[in-house]
Amino acid sequence: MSETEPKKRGFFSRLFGRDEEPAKPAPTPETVTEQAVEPVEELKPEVEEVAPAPVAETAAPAVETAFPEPVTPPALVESDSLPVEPEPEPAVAPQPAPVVVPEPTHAPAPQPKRSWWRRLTEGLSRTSSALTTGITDLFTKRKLDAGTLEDLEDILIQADLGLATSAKIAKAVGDGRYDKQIDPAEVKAILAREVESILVPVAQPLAIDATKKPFVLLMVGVNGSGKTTTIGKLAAKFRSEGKSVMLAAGDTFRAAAIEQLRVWGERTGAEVVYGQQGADAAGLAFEALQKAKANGTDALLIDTAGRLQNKQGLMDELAKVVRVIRKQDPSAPHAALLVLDATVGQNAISQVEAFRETAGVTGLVMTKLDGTARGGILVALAAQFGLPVHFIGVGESVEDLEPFSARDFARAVAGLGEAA
Ligand SMILES: Nc1nc2c(ncn2[C@@H]2O[C@H](COP(=O)(O)OP(=O)(O)OP(=O)(O)O)[C@@H](O)[C@H]2O)c(=O)[nH]1
Ligand SMILES: [Mg+2]
Repeated sequence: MSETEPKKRGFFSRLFGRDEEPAKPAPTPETVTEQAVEPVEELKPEVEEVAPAPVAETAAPAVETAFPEPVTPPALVESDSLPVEPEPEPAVAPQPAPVVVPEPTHAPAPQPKRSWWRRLTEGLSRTSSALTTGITDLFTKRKLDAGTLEDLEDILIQADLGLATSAKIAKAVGDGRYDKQIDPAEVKAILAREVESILVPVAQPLAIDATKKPFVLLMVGVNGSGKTTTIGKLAAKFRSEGKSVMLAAGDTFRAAAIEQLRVWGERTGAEVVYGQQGADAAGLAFEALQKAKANGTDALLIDTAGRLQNKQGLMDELAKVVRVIRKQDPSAPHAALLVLDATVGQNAISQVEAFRETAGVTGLVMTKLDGTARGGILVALAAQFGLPVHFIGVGESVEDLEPFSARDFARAVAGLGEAA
C-alpha cells in the first residue's frame, strides 16, 4: 500500500461503479495458464542484467501455476528492494489468482459531457477559492501597504506557490500602488498574469515522434500518484488518434497492478505485455520493447511500481529499468514522465529532484488537482525546475486528463473566467 496516500477506493469499484469487486469465478489452473504470457524467466538470456547472479535482480522462478500469488502480497513500504524470493510453499495448495476480465455490460453509464474549462475550474476550485477568498478579504476597502503585501504573500505561500514566486507576485501587486486602494479583481488579474508568465515556458504538449517505432514512454512516480490511470488515459487518447499502443505491466510488485493494466488494455484495445508477480521489471520492459519493435507498434507505455523517492533500493531498480531499455534502443525512453499527486504539496519538489536524477524525467503530469487547495505547487515546480508539464488530471475519468494550458490554469486558479 501507499505511504503517501490513504486507502483508495477499489479499482474495480471505481471502474464498475460498485462497492465490491465482481464475483470472481475460480478458474482452473489451465485457464489461468492459457491467459498468461510466457514467464519472464525466458527473458533472462536476452538481458545481461537480469542474469541470476545477484539475488535482488533475478526474475521470479517459473512455477506450476501461472500466478503464484503469495497469500499476502509483499508490502512495498516495508522493503527497500523488490521482492525476489518466492514465498515458501504453503501447506494447502495455493489458489490460482482469478483473472477478472470485465464484461462490456459492466461499463459505467456515460456521464453527460462537461467542457474542459468546466472540469478544470471545478477541479481547481479548492485552490482558487483559497486564493480568491483570501484576496477579497484582504483587499476590500483597504489601502495597499507593506502589511497587506505580507498578508498576500502568506496566502500565496499557503497555496503552495513557493516562497520566490509568492514574493514575486506580491511585488508585482505592490508596484506603483502603495497607499492606493486596489480592487480585488485587479489583484486577481495580476496573479493570473504572473502565474501565466511562469507557466508558459513549461506548458508543452507531449510530442510523439512518429519516426520512433515504438515511441517509448516510461511512467514513474511515488505510490498511488496516478501512474497506471494516466497510462490508461493516454492509451485511450493515442488509440482515439489511430495509434497502435502496447502497455507493459512493469509494476510486477502486485498482482492487482498487473490486472489493473490489463483492464485498461481491454478498455482501450491496447496489447498488454505482463509477467508474473515478482518478476524482474527490467526484463519485462526489455521484452515488451522487443515485441513492440517486432509489431511496429506506435507507442509503448511502460508502467512501473510506485516507489518513494528516498528508498534507494527501489530507485536503483528504476535506474536499471532505464539502463536495460537503453541497451536495446539508446534513444529510449523517449519520454520519462513523472506523475505527481498535487495533494502532496511541497513534497513534490524532492520527488522531482530524485526521479529526475534516477530516471531522467523529461516531463511532468500532475494529477488530483481536484482534490487539493495546494494546486499552486505546479507553479512552484515550474519556477524551480522548468520541466515541461504535459498533462494535468482533475478527476478519475478518461476525459479528466488534458494537455496543460498555461493561460487556462492561471485564469482558473485566479478565479477568472475563460480566456476569450
Ligand atoms: N481525483 C483524482 N483521482 C485520480 C486522478 N488520477 C488518478 N486518480 C486516482 O488515484 C488513485 C491511484 O491511481 P493509480 O493510477 O492506481 O496510481 P499509481 O501511481 O499507479 O499507484 P501505484 O501503482 O500503487 O503506485 C486511483 O484511485 C485513481 O483513480 C485525478 O486526476 N484526480
Ligand atoms: Mg500503478
